[in-house]
Amino acid sequence: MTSLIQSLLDISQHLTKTDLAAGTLFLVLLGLISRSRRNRSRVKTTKLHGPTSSNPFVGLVPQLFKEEDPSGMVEKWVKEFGPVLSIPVGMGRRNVILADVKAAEHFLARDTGFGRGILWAEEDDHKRQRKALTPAFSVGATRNYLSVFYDSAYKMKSGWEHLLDNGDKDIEVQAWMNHVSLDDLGIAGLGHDFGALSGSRPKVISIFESFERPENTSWISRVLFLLGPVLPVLQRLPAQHNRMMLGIRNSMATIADGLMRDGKKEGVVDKSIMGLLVKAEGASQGLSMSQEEVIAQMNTLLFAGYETTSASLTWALIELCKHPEKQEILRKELARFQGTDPSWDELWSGLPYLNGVVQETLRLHPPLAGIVRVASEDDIIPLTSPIITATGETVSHITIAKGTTVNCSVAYINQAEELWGPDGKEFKPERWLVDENGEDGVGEGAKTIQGYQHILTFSDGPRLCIGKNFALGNFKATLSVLIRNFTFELPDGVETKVGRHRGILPRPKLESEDGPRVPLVVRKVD
Ligand code: HEM
Ligand SMILES: *[C@@H]1O[C@H](CO)[C@@H](O)[C@H](O)[C@H]1NC(C)=O
Ligand SMILES: *[C@@H]1O[C@H](CO)[C@@H](O)[C@H](O)[C@H]1NC(C)=O
Ligand SMILES: CC(=O)N[C@H]1CO[C@H](CO)[C@@H](O)[C@@H]1O
Repeated sequence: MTSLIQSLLDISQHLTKTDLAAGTLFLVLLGLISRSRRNRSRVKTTKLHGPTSSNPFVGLVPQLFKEEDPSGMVEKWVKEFGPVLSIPVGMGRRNVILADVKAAEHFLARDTGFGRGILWAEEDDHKRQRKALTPAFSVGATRNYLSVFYDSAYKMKSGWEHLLDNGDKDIEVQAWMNHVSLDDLGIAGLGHDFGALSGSRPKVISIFESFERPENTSWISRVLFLLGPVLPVLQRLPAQHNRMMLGIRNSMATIADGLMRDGKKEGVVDKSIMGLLVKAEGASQGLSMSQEEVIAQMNTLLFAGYETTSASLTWALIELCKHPEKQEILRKELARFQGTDPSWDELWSGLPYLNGVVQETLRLHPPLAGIVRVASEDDIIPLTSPIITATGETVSHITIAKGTTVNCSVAYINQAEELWGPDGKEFKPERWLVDENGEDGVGEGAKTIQGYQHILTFSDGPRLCIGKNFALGNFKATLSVLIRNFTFELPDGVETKVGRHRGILPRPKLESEDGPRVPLVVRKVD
């Protein structure tokens, strides 16, 4: 699971133009280390067409991380070089980009064949941990958290009513979504109320916020942080980023102590994910988890669930502002719930338009635009249709040598016109509605994407997001309360420019703002 954290905290995202030097140093060291560790394969990765770069040290890495529109960037490359291509990443190395569905599905389905993160060979460990977590994430367990999700949504609703009654017109929704997301993960996931919605400022939030403003931290701190997973001793230096990570770890340790103490008590029932996990492990003959393991799992949940949920909720509100008529359709669909809230089953199958809104948001704005892994074995990857390699051969499979970094283009595949049709880039909740003949508007092409409901946002295969039911339940419950009670508009109407802010994950922001801020005009529905 460390690899997930690794990919979320993807180091290079913290590189800005001003510290290209730091980036170069990082890549040189990483290249040296991975080269020395790599058991060189005898097969060669197929030579693929792709863009070039004039920078021999970092290749296209800086562009990759500055890109505001990851899907558009890949689309440009696909048009020029075909759906599987390679890009230079410095020091003579090239990463493979898979924008072909068949290739991507094959790649995501490989379990033990692929490890992620440069030095993380952890397949066995992954299987064991995944097995331990699965019961706590089952639909049966997750539906019990619905009341937690509604409680938080109501707290937010009262908070907003208070602000509006006091004359505020704009509400910066992204910070609120952070609070909702943290409190829900805290209570339902960790058995701990951070109280972010009740006005306390949990340390974890301020730490995440500092990560989100990398420009406020020194490059030395950033580089030490980046190199931490490679040279753990660096994590002990008292640099800013290390202190922040340590801060999160310490907060988790305090929570873990309480959890483990309560877990041992008879009659105390902690139904949070971690509570169930600690109980289950305790019950199976002495196999109980060490405090270190509990902390590690908590960190994973926090890093995997917090930013992803918050960014998605924020994007949903933005899309509904860009399409006021669709916001109104959703409000109408929800209107039958007055003084009562949709049950879990109603959220799942009784509210098709809400489902469409959620699907379209996740399809067009995947928090992870690409899923990146390092091949831990040689592999042969099948393609939808033959391509011409850089050496002029026509092939229907490509070879990937062990040690090659592969980036599976989620953002591109989720909206590619060849799969989704000419309206693939448009926000159309209607495409998910099923008519009386049982037909929906998702074309045959898109249906070749397996994933969750034909999108790759939650990945696919053995590492498919284990928290997806949790995330979807939370997403739908929160939206159902907000849309029933408030209307939303962008400050300059539907034409307001929305950009991206690079933090731990890319976040939406209004172009007029300088941080990851999304102030919307909010009014009470009466
Ligand atoms: C919209 C929200 C979310 C999205 C888009 C999302 C997406 C993803 C993706 C793409 C992966 C695979 C990462 C990779 O293979 O590199 C993943 C894994 C994971 N997610 Fe989520 N996630 C979301 C919410 C959550 C939540 C709320 C939780 C926990 C409560 C969670 C827990 C996990 C865990 C534990 C893994 C690792 C699974 C494994 O490696 O077997 N996620 N998620
Ligand atoms: C390298 O790989 C080969 C075959 O995959 C294996 O037999 C050998 O033990 C490996 N060497 C190291 C140092 O991992
Ligand atoms: C993977 O590709 C996406 C675009 O599809 C890009 O945003 C991301 O930065 C890439 N990640 C790496 C590590 O190359
Ligand atoms: C005016 C209105 O629609 N109010 C709704 C606000 O949301 C709650 C649920 O959170 C509904 O019960 C209300 O009817």
